[in-house]
Amino acid sequence: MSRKVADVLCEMLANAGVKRCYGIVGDALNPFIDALRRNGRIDFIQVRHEEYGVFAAVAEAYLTGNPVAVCGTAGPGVVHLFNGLMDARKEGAPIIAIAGDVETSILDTFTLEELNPYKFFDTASLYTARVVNPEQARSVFNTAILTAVLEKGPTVISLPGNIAAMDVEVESTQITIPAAPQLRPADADLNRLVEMIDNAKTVAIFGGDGCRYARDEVVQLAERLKAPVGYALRGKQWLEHDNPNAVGMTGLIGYGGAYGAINEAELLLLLGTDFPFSEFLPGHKVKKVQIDKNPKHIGRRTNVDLGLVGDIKTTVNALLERVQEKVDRRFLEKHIAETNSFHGLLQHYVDKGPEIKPIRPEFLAKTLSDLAADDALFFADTGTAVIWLARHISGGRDRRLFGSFSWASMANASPNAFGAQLAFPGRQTIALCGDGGYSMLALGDLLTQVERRTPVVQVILNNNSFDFVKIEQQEAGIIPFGVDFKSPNFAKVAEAMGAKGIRIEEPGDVRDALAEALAYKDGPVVVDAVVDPFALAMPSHVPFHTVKGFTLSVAKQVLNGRMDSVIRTMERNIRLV
Ligand SMILES: Cc1ncc(C[n+]2csc(CCOP(=O)(O)OP(=O)(O)O)c2C)c(N)n1
Repeated sequence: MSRKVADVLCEMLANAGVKRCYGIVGDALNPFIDALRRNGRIDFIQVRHEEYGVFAAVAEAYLTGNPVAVCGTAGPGVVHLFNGLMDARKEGAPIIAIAGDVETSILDTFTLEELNPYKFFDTASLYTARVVNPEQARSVFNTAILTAVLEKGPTVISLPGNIAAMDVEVESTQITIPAAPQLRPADADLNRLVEMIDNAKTVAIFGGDGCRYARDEVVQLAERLKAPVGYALRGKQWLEHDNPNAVGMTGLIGYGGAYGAINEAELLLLLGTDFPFSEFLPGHKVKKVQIDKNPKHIGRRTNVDLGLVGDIKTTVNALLERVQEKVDRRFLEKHIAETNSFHGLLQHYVDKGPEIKPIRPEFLAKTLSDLAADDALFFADTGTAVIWLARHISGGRDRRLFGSFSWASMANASPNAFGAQLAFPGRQTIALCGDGGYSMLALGDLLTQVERRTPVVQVILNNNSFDFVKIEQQEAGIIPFGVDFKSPNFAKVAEAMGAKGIRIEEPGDVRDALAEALAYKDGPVVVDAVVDPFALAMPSHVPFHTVKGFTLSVAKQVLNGRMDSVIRTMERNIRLV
């Protein structure tokens, strides 16, 4: 049957389970947009910035597991997709990008809006194709969709407008997507691992996002081995809640007994994690085994004594059939005690929160966590929001915690929450945003949320600075510079744009204001929380160079006449230690 190339694309996307396409129109994309309208099975989510659309798509794709489409028109519109596609690559989200392209008659002439898609998308995309004749179309679309879904990342279809509008003969637009296969290590490797586990006096587990479908199995293994369980940020939501062996996170935003547990164990099991901060992983004194379904992760961040390729659920199930139960609980209990004592420290600003002005972000985040529904979906901007999310937002079987955790782009939380709200209408979707991040990307698309009346709750940590970088600069021993700015009253801005705005300046108002925001169902809410810009977030383990750097920075600030800010930082944080 003959139809237009763009119609074939829309049908194949819809048949693969794509429900939404986020983007902005343009000349080169018009035949595709027209086909999308005629097709009717895919919602076009018109945004004000293509990057916002991609971050929304990433959250939808990650949370649902379904592929999601995004689009941008030739040249500049396509360039705006890029940061979001990098995020999709790093977070493992199946995204198919339809990139408008110039007409085939003028390709490679350096014409207006022309961009070489192969070169441009090379770093982000798992598969990039330029459709230069209609006969390629079905095959290219098939590969782009399957690669995105099965390899979990972004693919790009660069589509010149004239090709999209051409007729093509295609027998069928059906597309078959196999379920993920089960992957298990070879028996010989599994036997070696069982022997290592049985011979070790103490075992610790450290898990990441690879534990997504294996939570119960990992918790069971930990109980069997009396192993403390630490996690990377991407593993927290799977491994922390309802887990008596949970000992928190390691890394610069770490907390609890995780650092001690993984460094003092005789054997460390790294499960489904590509945790990037090697300096927080143990050296050769601890035997390390890494299990991951992605072979590229094995041994990448630290040397391992044994590397196994397998998915965590299947592999841990196989282990559960073979490993002996351990009885000595002393190692576990020591690190649980450490974790409890750190939680006690963290609790300080939560308990004192109602009396401390400016508002402590710890208190704000914990109150938000307490008030939110059991199935709330939380998102955090890269910045201090991630620290407060990691430390004070509790997970749960039906809660999700997501952000640009592996790519670490700013300004992801609001679009993430918007995409999640479209995918799970009516569920609480809560974005913890930086004021820098919110003004960088989110503000324009608040209008998109207003138009769609999506009840997204955006809580902005209004601290008039790129606070996270300020902390980094101090840790590096330099004087904070280029990090301060003036934020507006975001509540008033939001009201002017048609959203509900709530400003919180008084700590005593935090609870009621957040409850009001969570209860509002008639559209987006922006909570502008004026928080303490001097709140510091010290990890549970502080590497020596950080202590040295921080001391150096403070000394330099004093010498440069910045005594006022030093005193305020000390004053506001000294109570923590
Ligand atoms: C797109 C982008 N630009 C710059 C950075 C570097 N960066 C990381 S966190 C951060 C500060 C974020 O500031 P804000 O959103 O105000 O949050 P805060 O840390 O103050 O809570 C910056 C500049 C980044 N990660 N991504």
